Amino acid sequence: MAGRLEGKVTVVTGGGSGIGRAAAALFAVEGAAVAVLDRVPEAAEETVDQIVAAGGQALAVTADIVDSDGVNAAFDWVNAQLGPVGVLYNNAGVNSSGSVLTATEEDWDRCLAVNVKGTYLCSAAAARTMVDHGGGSIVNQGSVAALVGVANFAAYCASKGAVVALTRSMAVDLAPSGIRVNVICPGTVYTPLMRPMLTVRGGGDEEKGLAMTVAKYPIGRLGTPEDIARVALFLASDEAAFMTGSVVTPDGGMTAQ
Ligand code: 1HS
Repeated sequence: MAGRLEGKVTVVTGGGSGIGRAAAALFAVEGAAVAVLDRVPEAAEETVDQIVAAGGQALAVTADIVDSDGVNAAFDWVNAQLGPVGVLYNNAGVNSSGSVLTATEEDWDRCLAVNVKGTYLCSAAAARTMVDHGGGSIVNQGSVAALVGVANFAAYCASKGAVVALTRSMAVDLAPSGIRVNVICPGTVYTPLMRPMLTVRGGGDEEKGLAMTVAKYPIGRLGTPEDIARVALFLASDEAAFMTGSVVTPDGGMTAQ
C-alpha cells in the first residue's frame, strides 16, 4: 500500500529533536524523502541515521533559518539532491521567557526572528519551488500561546500569533498556485524546548512545573511529539486537500475551557 506522502520531497525544520524528529520519522514511514534541516549538524544526522536504519530515505541539512542566504542554499541543495520540495513543515522554533515587563529586548528579537522570520524565509524558499512544480503543502508550527495568554511568555505569544496570521496570509496568496498552508497550535509537548520553562514555572523544580502545567490540560497529560506529528502528516498529505488557512489545535482541550 502506498504511503500517505509517497514520493513527496519534504523538509522538516528543527528535525533534529522533539516534534521535528518524530515528524521526520513518520513522514519517511509514509513514503516521503525527508530533508532533516537543523541548526545543529549532529542532531540532523542522528535523525537521518534513525530514518535510514528503519529503511527510509533522508538527507541531513544544516542551516540557521534566520539567515536568508543559508536558507536559500539549503533548499537549493534539497531540490538538487532529492527533487523539488513538495512539503514543508516549519517546525523549528525557540522559547522565550518573561512578561512584557521582564523580557529582554535580546530575547524578544531572537524569538521573533526564529519563529516568524525563520518561518517566512523557509516558506518563501519552498514556495518558489512549489509554484514551479504544481503546488505543495506548508504546515506551520503555531502554539496554544497564539490563542490564549500564557504567563511570562510575551515574546513567544507574540511570535506564534504572528505565525497564525502569516499562515492565513500565505494561504490566500498561494492558493491559486496549488499550495495549501495550515498551522498547528499544539498544547505543551514534553520536549527539550519546554524543560527550562517548566523549571521556571515550578520555582526551580521541573517536576512541580510539570504538574502545574498538566493541571491545565483536561485530557490529563501533556502532548507527545507523535501526537503532533500525526496532525502534521494529515495536513501535509492530500487527505487535507480542501484545508488551507486552517488553525488546528491538538491541545488536550487546553483552549476549550
Ligand atoms: C511551548 C508550547 O507552544 C506551549 S505554550 C505553553 C502553554 S501551557 O502548557 O503552559 O499552558
